[in-house]
Amino acid sequence: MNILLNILNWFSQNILQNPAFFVGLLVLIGYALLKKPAHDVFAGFIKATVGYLILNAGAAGLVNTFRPILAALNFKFKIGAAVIDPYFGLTAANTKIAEEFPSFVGTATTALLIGFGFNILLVAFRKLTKIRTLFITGHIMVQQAATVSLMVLLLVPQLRNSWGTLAIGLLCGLYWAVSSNMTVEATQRLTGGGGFAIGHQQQFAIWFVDKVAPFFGKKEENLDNLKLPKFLSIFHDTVVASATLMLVFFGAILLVLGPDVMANKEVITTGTPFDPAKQDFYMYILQTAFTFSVYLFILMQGVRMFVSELTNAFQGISSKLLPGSFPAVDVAASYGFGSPNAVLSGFAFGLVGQLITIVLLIVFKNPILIITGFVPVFFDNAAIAVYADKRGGWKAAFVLSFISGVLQVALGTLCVALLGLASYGGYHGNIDFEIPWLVFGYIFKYLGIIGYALVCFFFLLIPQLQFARAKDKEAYYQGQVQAED
Ligand code: ASC
Repeated sequence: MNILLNILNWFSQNILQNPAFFVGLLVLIGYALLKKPAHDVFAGFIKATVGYLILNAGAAGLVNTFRPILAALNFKFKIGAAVIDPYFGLTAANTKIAEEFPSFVGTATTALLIGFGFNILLVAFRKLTKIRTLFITGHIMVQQAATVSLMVLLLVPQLRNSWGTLAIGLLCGLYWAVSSNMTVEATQRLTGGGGFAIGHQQQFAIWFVDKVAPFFGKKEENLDNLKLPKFLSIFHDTVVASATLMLVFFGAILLVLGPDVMANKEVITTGTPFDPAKQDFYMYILQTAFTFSVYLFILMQGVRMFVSELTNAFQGISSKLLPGSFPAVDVAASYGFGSPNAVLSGFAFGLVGQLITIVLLIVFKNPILIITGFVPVFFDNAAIAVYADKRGGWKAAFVLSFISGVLQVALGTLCVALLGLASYGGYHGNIDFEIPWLVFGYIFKYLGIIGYALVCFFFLLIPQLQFARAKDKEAYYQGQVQAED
């Protein structure tokens, strides 16, 4: 008995609570089940584990670069700040979990596995559940599992035990299955029966936009003929876009904070304070802003590395188990089916919405400053514009992506406050994590475990309502667009 306990303890401490090795092990088992040759199994294990360690290095770098600025903001203005971006959100959520709930550091990874398995089950029993989609966008699932873990652990104290991880996994699986299932009709319409759904960060928003866009205008008046300024195209490159955004935002913040605060060793106790003997302050600003891009790039590289292995392992298993289901994939897959101008105009209008709202936060002295992150402002608003333009033309695209930008910042401050992330410098920020998940968060906060049950029930109900509305039941399962949709 003692030996068994020792083994379990060792496994929990060294693997379950050390996600790098846990992810490596999952890939190893997945590849072995798929009967891949031994050298591929070995290579997969290495890439997954090292990829996760690279993610850790990127996250540590972000935290180190950000903490001095947060400390200075707090010292000079008594405010906190958060970048609304899922990579910053991932770092912030994991850091907070490690500091406040250290025995749950492995929870997000275990929840990822449970959630994915549960999504498979929900599709396997699709006659009962009405779920047609399997969420396979691994890097998104990693980010969401971390945010949902923090939300549940923090707001539902009754689940801070071994049931908690299971509960978080089931909740993730429900969100993945149900939200992606909501995008089937809209995406089939956009792509002319492309055979995929969206498994990303704006499924509720896509469903909503697809429903309301026709009220704004005619779909014939679309963005095809719009002339956009040429310089906008540089934002297609993530490094250019994120470095530019970081320079604008952190440049402004550091200028306001000034060299004295940034060099004050009593304020800047972590990371590297500014050293006037070694560097010009403006060059320090440039370097600090670009350093965010460096660590963001490292972090994304690591995520992509382990996720591509994990996806191969997961996909291989699920395609054997679930023939005929819809894969729910990255939202970028939809962009090619929209008007070529939709992506950049969604980004531009979303950014304007975000900037105006940030200025309002400053004017009204909000205690939490929001900093635009690249991923939500670009990918969410691009998707909103693509889907809106298809159904309601340019007016719908402009208005809805602008509103989304406003909400991303305004509701972002509420999310940051709810989850106590202002001293951790980041929040997820994508539109589904700002609207439905904010509501779920409040339900958890006020109703605890009952709230958790209500949210699960709500998720289970959605596909039933979708199915009940479909006139042709067979066509529903095949994802054919029906007249009343
Ligand atoms: C995200 C995220 C990314 C991008 C990418 C878009 O939400 O984390 O890296 O969007 O998936 O293709």
